[in-house]
Amino acid sequence: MSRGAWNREEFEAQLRAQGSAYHIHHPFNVMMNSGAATPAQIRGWVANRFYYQINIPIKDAAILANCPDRAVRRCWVQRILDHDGYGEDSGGIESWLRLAEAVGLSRESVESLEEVLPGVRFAVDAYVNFARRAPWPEAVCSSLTELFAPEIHKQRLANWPQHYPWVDRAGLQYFQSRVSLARRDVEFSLAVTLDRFNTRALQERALDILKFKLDVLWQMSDAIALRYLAPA
Ligand code: AHQ
Repeated sequence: MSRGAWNREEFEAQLRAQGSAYHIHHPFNVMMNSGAATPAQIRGWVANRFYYQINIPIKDAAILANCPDRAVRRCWVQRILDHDGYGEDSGGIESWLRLAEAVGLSRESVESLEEVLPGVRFAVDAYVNFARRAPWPEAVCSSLTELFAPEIHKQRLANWPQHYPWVDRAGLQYFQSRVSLARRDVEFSLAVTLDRFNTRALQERALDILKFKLDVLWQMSDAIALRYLAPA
């Protein structure tokens, strides 16, 4: 006997309950936000996360390419501009390169991707390839890890100046920008997900998609921890 669909409130609560698997709880992130990270560990994290950052607009362009709904595309296209920049706004990827310089990396070394670990590359590529192949509402749903993102950005803004005073605070601008942009992103993605995943089977599918993306983020931290936490 098929179980009835959750109502919107219950479905949203089920999505938010997945937050317990968000990478804010990963040991590497907990260590970094406790102030125990060495400069080499901070630099390793920034250099590896750059691969995720440059792939976000590629992922979002794949969603646009799969989406015939002009009203959805009008909203979603903003995400590409947020990262690539538009007009006077140099964009989030440029901000991440400024974060890289603030932690003592060169733009060239980060843009070369020479530090990107296989486990990070495979996790990010799995996310981009999912977005290329999945129906566009499923790819929209996978962005809902950002339900939990404002807290992780606020955590860095609170902890880094205190624990890592050697990092030029101008480099934290990216985290500041994402607190509000993540909230705006989530408002749209959550509405699409609550509207379109409207049977119990579809709602369970949405939870599986979110778990997949939580695993993408968790795997990136696993690879980074193995490389940068292991004794030298
Ligand atoms: O800076 C981040 C960002 O721009 C995005 C876009 C969104 C997506 O489309 O999947 N997810 C995401 C995330 C960003 N920062 C991560 C972090 O820990 O700094 C968190 C990540 C997310 O929660 O998915």
